Amino acid sequence: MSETYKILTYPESVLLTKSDVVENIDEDTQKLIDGMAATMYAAPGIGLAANQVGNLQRILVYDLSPQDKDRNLSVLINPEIVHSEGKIEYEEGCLSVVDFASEVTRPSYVKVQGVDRHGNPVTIEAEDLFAVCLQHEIDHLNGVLFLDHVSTLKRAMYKKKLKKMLKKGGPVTKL
Ligand code: GNR
Ligand code: NI
Repeated sequence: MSETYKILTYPESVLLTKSDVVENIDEDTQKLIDGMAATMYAAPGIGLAANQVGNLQRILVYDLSPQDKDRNLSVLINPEIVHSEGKIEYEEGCLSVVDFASEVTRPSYVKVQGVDRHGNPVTIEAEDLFAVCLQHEIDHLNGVLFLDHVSTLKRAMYKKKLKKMLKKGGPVTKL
């Protein structure tokens, strides 16, 4: 298996930055994807966007059963939501947002287009947790965190808690 990357955490600026369209898929892209997959499985998580490991390209990986023996990695490059409908409330967490989880309301169905790691066009229709996961990862590619979908109050409380944690031990960054 590939080496894992360090997962960057909020408020790291790369997580708040919109990623760039991938223009060509080469050997380095394949290495990045393999490393992202290894990182996601090791976490474990059900999805990971490239900027979570410090790379600003529009690439995401996901696997809704990351712990299974029969895991099945999926890769999406330059994904775009072309249709969405319905409504779902789901308790979200994020590998890049430590010690916080909250209900987020999103469309319960999305149709997503992009290309796979070979550059072949793919269209995906996703519902429920699958739809939540894809929207969460595509948000990352746009520099958006699930924190941006929770109430102002909850976000403020989290920032306060995080400031305390950073003061105690972690690297001090501006919030
Ligand atoms: O592993 C993850 N689980 C999860 C649960 C609910 C909603 C979204 C997610 S994605 C998250 C991994 C992650 O942070 N991907 O960016
Ligand atoms: Ni996330």
